[in-house]
Amino acid sequence: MMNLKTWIAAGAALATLGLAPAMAQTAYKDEYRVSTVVPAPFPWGLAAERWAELTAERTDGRIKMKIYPGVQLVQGDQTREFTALRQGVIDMAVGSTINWSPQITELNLFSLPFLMPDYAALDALTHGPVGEKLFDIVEKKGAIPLAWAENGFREVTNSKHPIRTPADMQGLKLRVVGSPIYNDMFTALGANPTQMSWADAQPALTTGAVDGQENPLTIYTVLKMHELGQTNVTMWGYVADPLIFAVNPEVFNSFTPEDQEILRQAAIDAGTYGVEVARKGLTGGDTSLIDQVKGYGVDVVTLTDEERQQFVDATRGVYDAWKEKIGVDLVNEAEESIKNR
Ligand code: X2X
Repeated sequence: MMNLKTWIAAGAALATLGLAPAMAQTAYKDEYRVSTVVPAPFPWGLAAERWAELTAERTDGRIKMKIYPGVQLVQGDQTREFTALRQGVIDMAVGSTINWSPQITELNLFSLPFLMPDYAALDALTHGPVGEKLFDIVEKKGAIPLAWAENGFREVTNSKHPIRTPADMQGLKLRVVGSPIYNDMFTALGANPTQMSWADAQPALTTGAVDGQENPLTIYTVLKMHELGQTNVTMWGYVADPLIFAVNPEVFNSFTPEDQEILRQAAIDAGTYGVEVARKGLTGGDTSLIDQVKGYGVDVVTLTDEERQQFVDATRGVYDAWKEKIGVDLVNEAEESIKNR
């Protein structure tokens, strides 16, 4: 623990050795506050925990991180997480691109309907030139991005009936995240979207105030949404939200270069693990998570190409309008990366 006394003692010891650092490192905090929306055992929370564990271990406890799930450091308002990170109200975060997109328009890229047909497409973006560009943008906006993890492909669920075509969405009251493109998409599909935070979404599902929602299947299973009446799931994979590990710049610069690298590598390793758990049972011939949901008596709809195309067509106008807002060059590059994946 670097309290003031030991810090002075350390400084004195260095001075005695003639090693007084030219650029004095700021004292480390006793604890760094890491924001997430959901805790373990959601893959998102597991990734954040792994980051904290690896960092503590590899820095011999110099950097201690505590996870604050439920975006509690911003009173549950996930759309304000990035601003709080930038301002230092939050030291670090593992945040969804959706939740940071109100401040960083380009992150809406991952919310373009049906841009990414599969996991390889998602990887082609996050681990290609587009991902690098997005990290540059995040840094310019005021946080140091270190690595990617994953919330996942977002599937639509509801308590009323199976959804196979946009016609099935007519009049369904669906909770969507507080990012405007989601309102646009579900309005275009004929649904009745209602924007609310994740904190408000859970009681809304429990009481039946909304008919449905969209989130990765791992969120569905950990929350046991089938017990909340969400007995219809449509695997349409229309968007996916990656997660970004990021640090407030002042906090990052207070670390020694060695510790900065340790923190970065720990994020990369935690990200690899996070992606693995986020995809478990959903990919690579392993459909065990989908089978688990079916085992609850849930109607899991997989779309035919024709059915899927109806959703693509219905949201094409939203895609085109948001392509302009995100930046035509960036979206073109993303489309190209996906084509060549
Ligand atoms: O609010 C959501 O739906 C969630 C948990 O997926 C995000 O934070 C984007």
